Amino acid sequence: MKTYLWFPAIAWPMTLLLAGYVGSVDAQTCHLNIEANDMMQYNARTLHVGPECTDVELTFRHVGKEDAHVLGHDWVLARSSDVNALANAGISAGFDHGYVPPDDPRVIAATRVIGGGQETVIRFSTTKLDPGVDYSFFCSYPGHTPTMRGRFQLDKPGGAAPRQMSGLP
Ligand SMILES: [Cu+2]
Repeated sequence: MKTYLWFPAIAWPMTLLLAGYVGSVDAQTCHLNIEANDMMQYNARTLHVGPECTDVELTFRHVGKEDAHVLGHDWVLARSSDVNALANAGISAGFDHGYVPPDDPRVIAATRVIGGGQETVIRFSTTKLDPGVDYSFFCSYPGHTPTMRGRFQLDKPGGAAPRQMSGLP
């Protein structure tokens, strides 16, 4: 049967092709680090995510000494145009909800509220973020948002080399 002769010749290149395809769309997790202190400051004004990043693992540290109930911080990601409304909704949600409205679709990612000396890690996907939209991160702790906010920048392919973090104050 001729079938047995051509089948391996087709099947093997197809396998290679598929393996190459799977490899090229493989998820890539990029790591971001950001800190907050007792002075109500983050240590970055802009966080950059390269075009190769499908997922982000963000480590957030509170390097101060104050308790979470006194001067806690969190890290929330949203469209810049949603930040003010989300900050207000977060105050209504209260400490027990980490000052983030539960199940709110405007929240793209959020850490819990942490106090001095604590650290938390979250993971989220960037594949649904639109490169044409302005995104910001902010602290939703009451009164912190006006000073604790920054840009979350999706770098375009072929643009500046992806950086973990920049814009130190
Ligand atoms: Cu804060």
